[in-house]
Amino acid sequence: MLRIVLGYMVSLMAGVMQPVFAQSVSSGLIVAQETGWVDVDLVNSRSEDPAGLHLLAKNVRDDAPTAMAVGRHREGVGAAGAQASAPAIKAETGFDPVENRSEQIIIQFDQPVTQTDIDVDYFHRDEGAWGGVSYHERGGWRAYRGGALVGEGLFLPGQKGGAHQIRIAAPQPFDRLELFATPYVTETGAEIEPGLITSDSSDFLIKHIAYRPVSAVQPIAVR
Ligand SMILES: [Ca+2]
Repeated sequence: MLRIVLGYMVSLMAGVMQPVFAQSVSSGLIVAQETGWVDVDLVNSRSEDPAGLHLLAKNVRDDAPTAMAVGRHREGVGAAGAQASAPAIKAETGFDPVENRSEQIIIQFDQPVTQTDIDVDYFHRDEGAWGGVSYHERGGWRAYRGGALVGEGLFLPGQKGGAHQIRIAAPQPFDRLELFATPYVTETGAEIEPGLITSDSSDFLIKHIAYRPVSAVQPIAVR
């Protein structure tokens, strides 16, 4: 699937091959020792914290992220709060068009990672329309290592349908990834004027996370 990565990220993407996963599955975790990729299924995982990572979320009115604020749905996870008045699934991580800020879903990795491929759903082009203008959903990310920002970017659905894979690679390894939603944007990337559409906005569920630890040369225990 097409991945949208902006700015300086593009050069880092060139030539990167799709990970190939081993077939053993336990607690929603698949380890591919040959490639060093770890694949975490957040929909069917039997554990709230799948091996190797921990989820936190921050709803619009929360002061700080907590594990309690993580919302779970049969199609994925996100921030539990309702961020818009109408049809959004609460467990989506969404931009609140009334409060004019976003929920966050935060992935904390047990060890620094070089790259992640994140499968999202319910993330659409042309979801909103106003005055003859069509608007796309858009998300964003910030990557940290030891609390220091090491990369950030934005992502868009690249084609029709709600399911997309977002590839994230920061210039340096990271151990914390914050994902959020932004206001709707036009095809040219212009954000919608605040208050124009308040019944819905950008939001998405996360279904799977594949990541590549820095120490990928070391075997990773499957539990
Ligand atoms: Ca939500």
